[in-house]
Amino acid sequence: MTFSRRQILLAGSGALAAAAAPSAVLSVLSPIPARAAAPLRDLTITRRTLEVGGRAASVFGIVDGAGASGLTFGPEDRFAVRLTNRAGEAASLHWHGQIPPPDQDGVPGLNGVTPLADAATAPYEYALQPGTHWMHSHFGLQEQQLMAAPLVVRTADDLRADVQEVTVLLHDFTFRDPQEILSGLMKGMDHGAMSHGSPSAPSQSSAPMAGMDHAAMGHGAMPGMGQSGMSMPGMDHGGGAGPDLNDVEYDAYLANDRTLDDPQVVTVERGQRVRLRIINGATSTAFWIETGAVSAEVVAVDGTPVQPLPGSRFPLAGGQRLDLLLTIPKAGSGVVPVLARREGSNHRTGVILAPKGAKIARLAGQDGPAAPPLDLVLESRLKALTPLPAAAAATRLSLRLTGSMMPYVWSLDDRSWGQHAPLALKAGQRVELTFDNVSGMSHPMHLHGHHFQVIALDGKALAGAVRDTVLVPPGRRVTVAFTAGQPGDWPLHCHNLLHMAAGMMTVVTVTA
Ligand SMILES: [Cu+2]
Repeated sequence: MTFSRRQILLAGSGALAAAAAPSAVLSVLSPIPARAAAPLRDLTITRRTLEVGGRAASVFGIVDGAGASGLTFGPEDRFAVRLTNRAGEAASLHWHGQIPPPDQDGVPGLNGVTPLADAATAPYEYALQPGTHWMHSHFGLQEQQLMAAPLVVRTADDLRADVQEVTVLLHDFTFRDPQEILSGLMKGMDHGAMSHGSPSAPSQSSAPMAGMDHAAMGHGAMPGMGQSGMSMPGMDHGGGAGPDLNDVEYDAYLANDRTLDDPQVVTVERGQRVRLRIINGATSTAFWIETGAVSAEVVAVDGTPVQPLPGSRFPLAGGQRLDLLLTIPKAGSGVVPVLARREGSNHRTGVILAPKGAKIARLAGQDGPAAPPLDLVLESRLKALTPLPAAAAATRLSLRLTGSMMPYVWSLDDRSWGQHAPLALKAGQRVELTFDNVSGMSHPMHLHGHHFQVIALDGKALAGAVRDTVLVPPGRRVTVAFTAGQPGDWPLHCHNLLHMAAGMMTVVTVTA
């Protein structure tokens, strides 16, 4: 049995520390650097009941000491947090977009991190990265059940600005057990194997395959699957041929826990400037963010400022964040729906900005034709406000994004997690890393512990956005540059939870 350093610290001289082998505890405890004491803010992982479409669901939540979702910090703050787990099971949180010491990164099995036991408490402390970030479970499939919340760090400029801030956390919601969804997708693998002639495999041709949509069938990779007699609940017939877009058909798409049947209405004033901090906390859904008739400008992506670009429709892949500035119109109703439209489907969710007393028309949760797949048009136009310092790359690496729906296996350079080849770097080493997507699906690639700059799309150079998660559509190559940071094992993975669970992860191992 092992304990993380923080758990041991918290246990102090209590039973937990006493139960562990004293020598091991001492050897773990000894290298702790002295840290300036900052007042700890409370954060609690909870179990709660959420009503979705009139039906109750048991989901997780992450709330601060006042019961609000997530944490908001000011410019002078450090991340000084006392996390208590009331999930009813072990859990582990990752601070997405932050750069903590590796042992606080929240990925069990790496950097000495172990899950936080139910009812246990652990302290965290590190310097904050400003901007719109978030926190989510990096343990099992808990993220699918809303173990996710905003982590916003406001700058001095933010505090000075006469701007109303609205934070929106998007999610793809299912009443089903996420494990069942994953095994449903995996069963497709069994089925695929059978169709290649495995004599002993039982017939599954009438078995419901929870969570699979049309995309799984459209590629001729499943010769054993007929077009008739199949029972596939949750199939989405709204899409068409083309790349695989969505693995799973969800029951609802949420914006701050609500659907468009009963959306959050944020009171604003006519003429008021609004900063939207939009977080795609969905586990396997990419959205187009739409501000309709009102033009907005993107001012930051993944919490990092970009040169402002106007528009009314912006792509937001899983794990990414988008900061938009807009002005509530003085004329007319002043009502501004901010919608998130799922790619490859006509489902949508969102929040409504509205002046007091304004009449708000009901918006349907499904509307119009299917939204197109996310692309790199905006990415090609984004420019970091503060680019990475100019430096020659000491190393150029490339990673093919590999895998398939049938069988449901996802990998990097054809290696799934467990067979992965770590990318070995020295701290301070400048690296250029090219993601080459040779698979049939888009993958939002996330690197822990670092921010990288997008420096080329399909080999065409640009001084793009600084991010921590970049979308790589099928057939595309995206090159990012970064400087290897703190020594540790930093996960590099697809932010589609199911792809990650099916193997699409490796580590960047930084040594001193
Ligand atoms: Cu993926």
